[in-house]
Amino acid sequence: MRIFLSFSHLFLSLLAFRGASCQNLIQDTCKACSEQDSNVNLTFCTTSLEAALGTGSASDLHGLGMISMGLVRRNVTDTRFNIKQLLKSKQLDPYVRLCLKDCFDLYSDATLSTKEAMKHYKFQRYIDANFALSSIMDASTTCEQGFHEKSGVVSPLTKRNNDTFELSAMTLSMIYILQSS
Ligand SMILES: *[C@@H]1O[C@H](CO)[C@@H](O)[C@H](O)[C@H]1NC(C)=O
Ligand SMILES: *[C@@H]1O[C@H](CO)[C@@H](O)[C@H](O)[C@H]1NC(C)=O
Ligand SMILES: CC(=O)N[C@H]1CO[C@H](CO)[C@@H](O)[C@@H]1O
Repeated sequence: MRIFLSFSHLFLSLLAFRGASCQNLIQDTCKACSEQDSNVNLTFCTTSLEAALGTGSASDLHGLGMISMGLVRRNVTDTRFNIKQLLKSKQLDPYVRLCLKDCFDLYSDATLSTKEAMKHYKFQRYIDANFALSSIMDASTTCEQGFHEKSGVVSPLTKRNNDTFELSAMTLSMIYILQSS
């Protein structure tokens, strides 16, 4: 019931703020998402979307979701590239190298999934977009877990995995709200 109320609140706000500044849309959306899903960090959500709007604009929730999706894609692509660079080091601990190889495969698949997710999202095929995004989210947690399975090993990808997880969670939450409207 509380969730339902906050959605209603969001839609009222979105109507009220239509044509007004994007800041309001971001604040209201991130607030609704963080209430809908405890994985969504309100500060992270608003900070990343506000930063992203430097390169785009959104007039409604669907548009904002597309920007969020773009952030997921950028993070995933960048992380895959970073793993590739890390793997070039000759001094890697053998276990860390194994983990990084797994992560490289996971992020390679995730790169394809971001393309899928964007395509489905664009055509409002939210169930398919949700499926693709969930697999990206799983990739980030599976990658991170690998490093934690052996004691004394430090993951070089914790922040990146966290960012990918967070961005996926907030995008999934936006899709959930769009689906329920
Ligand atoms: C939420 O994100 C902000 C900035 O990214 C961070 O400083 C804060 O610790 C996070 N909060 C939680 C509960 O994870
Ligand atoms: C990753 O997320 C976890 C849980 O939200 C948090 O405890 C941790 O501080 C985060 N690490 C980084 C490097 O952001
Ligand atoms: C590596 C990378 O691109 N990280 C970015 C992931 O997304 C967050 C939020 O937009 C950025 O703060 C990171 O720089």
